[in-house]
Amino acid sequence: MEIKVLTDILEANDAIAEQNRKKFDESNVVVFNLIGSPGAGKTSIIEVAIRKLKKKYRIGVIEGDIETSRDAERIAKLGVETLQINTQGGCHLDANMIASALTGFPYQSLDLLFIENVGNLVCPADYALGEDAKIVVISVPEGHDKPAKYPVIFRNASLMLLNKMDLVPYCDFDVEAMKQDALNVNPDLDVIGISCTTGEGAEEWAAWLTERIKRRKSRG
Ligand SMILES: Nc1nc2c(ncn2[C@@H]2O[C@H](COP(=O)(O)OP(=O)(O)OP(=O)(O)O)[C@@H](O)[C@H]2O)c(=O)[nH]1
Ligand SMILES: [Mg+2]
Repeated sequence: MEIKVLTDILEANDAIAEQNRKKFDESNVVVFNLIGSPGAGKTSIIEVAIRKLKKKYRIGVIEGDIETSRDAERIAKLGVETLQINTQGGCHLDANMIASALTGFPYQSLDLLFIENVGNLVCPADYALGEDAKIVVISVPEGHDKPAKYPVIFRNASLMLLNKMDLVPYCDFDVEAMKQDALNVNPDLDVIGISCTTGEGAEEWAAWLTERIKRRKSRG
């Protein structure tokens, strides 16, 4: 019975996510849903992308947090369109929250929209928001065993950003084992190692996004 209730909730969510997706498609905006543990570096990674791409593309960010507008304030400093959702205890964003947010957010004028999910490696993995792709952000101090232990998000994501690469020398972290575990869960997963503090991987991250934006624009 519990499983049935969850299935109904996810089906209802998927239907709203489809409506969001249609709106994004009509406006030709590419949308990424960033998912990762609290503090993995989701906001920092969005900041890196904005710095790299804001002269070329119109970027917007919807921030999801349980409380506060701190992340939206960080992003707004970079001069891009930003909206903060507070879930008031909810451990993930759902499609309905995004649908409501879109009524007051000028997504139609964007090339690229980031949605930063609530810090959580588990629940957000199951909830479609209408995004083109999920991006899982995982950081070195969390340990290399995460893809094997939390497989759903690695299975559902198109890209894994392995953040805080600058901390590898200080942590017991096996980069190759972690990548292999992630690819075992999802052989199609793209993987980029990145450090928001040193700039490592920033070019590759920007190139991955640029490729997706160009692909969308050529589709028309
Ligand atoms: N050493 C190091 N620290 C980083 C890196 N990226 C982010 N940080 C730090 O990690 C902390 C968390 O970064 P955020 O970008 O706020 O992480 P988040 O995933 O958005 O966090 P929540 O929104 O709270 O879930 C901050 O103190 C960042 O400065 C990195 O590549 N290397
Ligand atoms: Mg954040």
